[in-house]
Amino acid sequence: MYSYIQYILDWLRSLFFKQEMELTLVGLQNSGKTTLVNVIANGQFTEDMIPTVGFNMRKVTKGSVVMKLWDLGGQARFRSMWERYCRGVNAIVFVLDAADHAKIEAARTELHGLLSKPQLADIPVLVLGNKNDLPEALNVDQVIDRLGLKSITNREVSCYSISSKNHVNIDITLNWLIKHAKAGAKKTSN
Ligand SMILES: Nc1nc2c(ncn2[C@@H]2O[C@H](COP(=O)(O)OP(=O)(O)OP(=O)(O)O)[C@@H](O)[C@H]2O)c(=O)[nH]1
Ligand SMILES: [Mg+2]
Repeated sequence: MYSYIQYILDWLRSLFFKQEMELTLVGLQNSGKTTLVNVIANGQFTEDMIPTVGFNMRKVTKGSVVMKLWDLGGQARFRSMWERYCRGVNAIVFVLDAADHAKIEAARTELHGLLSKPQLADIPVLVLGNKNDLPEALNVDQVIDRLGLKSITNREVSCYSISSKNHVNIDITLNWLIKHAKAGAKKTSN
């Protein structure tokens, strides 16, 4: 009974208040950032994606949470702007192509370089080992090991193995994101 009343109250609250959160997606080119944004926004997986030039911004509403997603280009020429677009966000999402073994070292260097910026201190990070539908993809423990995530001790770091293609672990990814909206979100009326 209590939970039912709570549910109604939450629903009523969601009619009047939206929690806004900002997230930035970074990661090397071809890791699947834009694909993931599409899957979160409309559940659609698209095979033929165009590399992101600069950045895209998408607003996606999930329940009472409005997510402003900054989807950055992963090619080397765009990486210098990652830091600027990560400042002040609720969370940074680092997407890795877990099946592209040749690029893991470069991904590790970029991730640690970004997180060493003083302006980004304390911002929680979610690392996603994407493309786990491919047989050669690293599992979650291998991603944690190869990206040296255990050495990051000055902030919250989580890591999931996902497949945007097969919609694997997209639900726990969304739950993680929404939880972090609640942590530091500003409340705005509709
Ligand atoms: N097999 C598989 N392919 C995926 C998955 N997610 C994305 N892809 C493919 O990976 C390629 C690159 O995806 P994008 O979303 O464009 O990658 P991106 O990280 O946005 O790339 P940039 O914009 O250049 O930084 C596309 O061909 C996608 O279809 C997945 O979960 N599994
Ligand atoms: Mg892209």
